[in-house]
Parts: sequence; structure tokens; C-alpha cells
Amino acid sequence: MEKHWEFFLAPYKQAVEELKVKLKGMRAQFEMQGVHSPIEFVTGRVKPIASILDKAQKKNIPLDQLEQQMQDIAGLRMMCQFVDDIKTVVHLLRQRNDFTIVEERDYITQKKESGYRSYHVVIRYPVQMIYGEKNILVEIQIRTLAMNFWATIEHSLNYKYSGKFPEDIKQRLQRAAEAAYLLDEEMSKIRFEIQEAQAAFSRKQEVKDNE
Ligand code: 0O2
Repeated sequence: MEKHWEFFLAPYKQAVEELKVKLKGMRAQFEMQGVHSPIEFVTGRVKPIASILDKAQKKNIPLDQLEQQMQDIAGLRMMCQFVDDIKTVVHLLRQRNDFTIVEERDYITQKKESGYRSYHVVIRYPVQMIYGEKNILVEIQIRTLAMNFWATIEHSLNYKYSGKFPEDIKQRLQRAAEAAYLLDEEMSKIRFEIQEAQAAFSRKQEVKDNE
């Protein structure tokens, strides 16, 4: 990697690593209390240089403006079991004082034309570098497992077809988005049943572990 990119991306890498620990830590606290965690799992990545350059070109962002205008060079994803958990997670993020929220985008009540659903929270996160503090933008995407399944598949197809889907694939993706939506709805309706079963299972597991 060119030295220039290595320097530029260093605070983003640091932020992703730190935030993975912090957001996974939230899940661990729910587990410790033996209550349902609104967070199922957390992932994070720094956008590859090729994708940064692609997006900059597509959105007409000058390279010297990346820091100010590209919000997802550092990205975290928080996956939830149920749609209602997303609200809880957003609420928890709003209460934290280790970063400030600069923008929220709700693609759940306002899904994208593609069928994409997710809740995006853009934060300004302070990274302690050896030369001082650096405030960078980080995008946190919060979504259900079903939303994530759809987005992951659509993202790979998007890559394959460079965004120009054949008509039949486009229709199937729309139907799959609808199916993912219905799956979320159904799961929400039997949420308490599911949680009871999960609690009983983890109690059983705990007894086994202590044997
Ligand atoms: P990657 O590879 O995930 O990093 P825009 O890019 O114009 O849609 P903007 O302003 O960048 O919008 O912000 P937005 O829409 O809040 O966030 C963009 C990111 O959201 C994308 O990053 C994806 O991760 C995700 N996303 C948005 N729309 C879709 C969609 O239709 N399908 C899928 N699968 N993901 C989507 P990147 O940079 O596109 O890609």
C-alpha cells in the first residue's frame, strides 16, 4: 500500500478496531445480565481503496475532500434479531458520550428503491493519534439478520452486474426484499415465544457448562 494511503487510513483502521470492541461490549453486557440482547453480532471494515476511489468518482467527491464528504470509509454493522431491536440499539448509541451523532438515515420506514432496508447512524469519532486527536466520520449500519441477508446478496450481485441488473434478477431481488420484510414481520409476531425458547436454551447450556 502506498505510504500516503497508509497514513490516511490509519485513524480509520484504529476507529474500526476500537468500535468493534466497544459495540461487541454492549452485547456482552446484555448477555452477562441474562437478558435478550438487541445486538446479535457486530462487524466492521475499512473501505478498500478501490471502492473509495470508485465512490469518489461516482459522487464527484474530490480526493482532498474524502475526510469531510465520504462518511463510510470506516464502517460498522450491528445485526439484530428483531426490527424493534433496531430502535433500542439506536437509543443506546444516542446515549453514549464517546462519540457524537452527526446524521441518521432511516431506510427502514423509507426503504430504498432497490429494496434496501437498514438504519444508518453517522458519528464523529475521536481517535487518539501520536500527533494528537483526530476526529473522523464513521457509518454504523443497524439492520436485522433478514435485512443483512438481502443486502449481502444484493451487494454481490450488484458487483457482478455493475449495478445494471437484468430485468428478471431485478424482479427476483424485489420479491426477495418483500420476503425478507415478511420474515421480519412474522418473527416479530412470535418474538416472545422465540425469546422464551432462547432463554431456556441458554439456561440449559449454563447448567451443562457448570457440570
Ligand atoms: P459498501 O461496499 O457497502 O461500502 P448512496 O451510496 O448514494 O446510496 P450514501 O450517501 O453513500 O448513499 O449513503 P448511504 O446510502 O446512507 O450509505 C451507503 C451504504 O449503504 C452503501 O455503501 C451500502 O453499504 C449501503 N447501501 C445503500 N444502499 C444499498 C443498496 O441498495 N443495496 C445494498 N446492498 N447496500 C446498500 P457502499 O459504498 O455503496 O458500499
